[in-house]
Amino acid sequence: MKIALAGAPRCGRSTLFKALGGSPKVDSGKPLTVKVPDPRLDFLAEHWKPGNVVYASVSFTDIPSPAFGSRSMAMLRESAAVALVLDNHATGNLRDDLASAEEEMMLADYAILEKRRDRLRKESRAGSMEFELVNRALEFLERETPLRTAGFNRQETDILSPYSPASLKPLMVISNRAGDGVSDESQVRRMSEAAGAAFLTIDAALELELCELPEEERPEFLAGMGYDDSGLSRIIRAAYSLLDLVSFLTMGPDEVRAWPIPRGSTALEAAGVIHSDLARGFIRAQVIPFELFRETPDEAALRKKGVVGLEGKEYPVRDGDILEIRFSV
Ligand SMILES: Nc1nc2c(ncn2[C@@H]2O[C@H](COP(=O)(O)OP(=O)(O)OP(=O)(O)O)[C@@H](O)[C@H]2O)c(=O)[nH]1
Ligand SMILES: [Mg+2]
Repeated sequence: MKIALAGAPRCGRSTLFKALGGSPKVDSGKPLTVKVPDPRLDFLAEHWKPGNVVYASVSFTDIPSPAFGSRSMAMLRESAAVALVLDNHATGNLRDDLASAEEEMMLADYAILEKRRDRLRKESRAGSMEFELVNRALEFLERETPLRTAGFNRQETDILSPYSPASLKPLMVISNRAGDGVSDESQVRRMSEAAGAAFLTIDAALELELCELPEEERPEFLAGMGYDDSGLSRIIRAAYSLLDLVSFLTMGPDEVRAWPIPRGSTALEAAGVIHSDLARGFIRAQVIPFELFRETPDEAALRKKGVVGLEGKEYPVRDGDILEIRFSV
């Protein structure tokens, strides 16, 4: 699942993309996969000292200028979510840039859905549920309402998704600033939140420079600049949750690993992500919430306390559950 980095010309997409890739040499013409920082996994790796530590990952694509031209819109459509970069290092036209990006996405969506409506009419399916839904979506777009805020349910979203409307995709707005930025961000933050989007700030050029420093010197350098956490890990973690993914964990002396699954997945689905055999022969899932393991990193002691769950197929997996699948094939 890819996240498209979009935005006005010269907003700093490629700089951010390279910072995410950890080097100025990263080729912004290709998708980039980055690991999702996870302190829980760091803890488990420290505890088990396994041969293998596998983080969850997300992929980004750098949408070239013009970001909302037809070729770029096609790239945007292949992505599961959109990260819109706003220029707050040179121009600072935050509200206009956000408004025109939303407008471009809605115009493109209108053209696609209008075509779909005509097609359904031609096929004499004007009374169908899909026709009604496409019509409703077009009405939202006429009122300049992005589809992500239209309140479509799961089923409706599934019907619209094949047409991949950009304004239906989860959106994250990133103000790319130098220092304190050119413009105040409070208004565009409110606009973003009202449009159902996450809002973050970053100094992409600074982050790219940071990549050149040895890792152990970065926290001190950041603190000196008045930042407490790496902006990149904030963005990566936000991107991960934008995709509505959560992580369950597995652990042992050979490997500790974070596994991405859609929020709301069951134990059986989680087992299938590890291996189809585990789903086929599923008996029970042993569940230890990470926080319990952090307090008492001893499975036998936790079992004695009676806090280790043995759950069935339908158990809803939560973020940070440490799972061990019992199975037989
Ligand atoms: N000071 C500062 N300069 C930045 C920042 N981000 C980008 N720039 C500068 O802005 C210019 C454009 O950055 P790019 O990353 O190429 O922007 P882009 O959105 O990929 O641009 P196009 O693909 O050409 O549309 C470059 O000169 C960058 O060095 C930032 O956070 N701070
Ligand atoms: Mg670029």
